[in-house]
Amino acid sequence: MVDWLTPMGRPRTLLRDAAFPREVSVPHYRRARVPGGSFFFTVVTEQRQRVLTQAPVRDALRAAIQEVRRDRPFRIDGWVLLPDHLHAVWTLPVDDDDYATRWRLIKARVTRQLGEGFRNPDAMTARRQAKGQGSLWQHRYWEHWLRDEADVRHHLDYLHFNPVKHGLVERVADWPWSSFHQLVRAGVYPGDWASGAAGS
Ligand code: NI
Repeated sequence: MVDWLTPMGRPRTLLRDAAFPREVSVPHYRRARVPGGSFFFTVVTEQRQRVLTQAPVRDALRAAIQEVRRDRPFRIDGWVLLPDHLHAVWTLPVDDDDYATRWRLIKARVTRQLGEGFRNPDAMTARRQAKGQGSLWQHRYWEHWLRDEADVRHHLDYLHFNPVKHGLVERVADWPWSSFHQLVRAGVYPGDWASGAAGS
């Protein structure tokens, strides 16, 4: 099972991250109600190109996240990569709700690293060219503030079930590009979570 998210840090490693206050950094995603807090994101490829799970894109995405986190830390609570979109749950440091800059930098770095070889002429408008945007990402994305631990958990469940919801696999555990596997190892989910007809 390929686990491309591992280099980003397991949840329990991140719990010791000094950038986050103690109240946020406890197991099971109990969190303080602080500015910043936790957010659910959906980011989609331009024209729904089915490229995100390809190895070069995964590598570029992983590198971009690591670089951006160095200056602008955030905790990744959950992540799923699908061919044409991704869902993520992040927790930001106290007094920081600037996920917009983080996403802008991540998307730009991925575009830059992939370079010309990944430019889709059909999606490459003059406006995108002028702005140096490339043709990989849709400009807009969707974000949703998660008000409490139950809301975080609900969205993590939604996120991890997503490959089944989109008909890509029959069991959650069969989709490799997801934080599900780490969370099973951390004891957050049973390995057979939401598998079989009863789970859907
Ligand atoms: Ni989805």
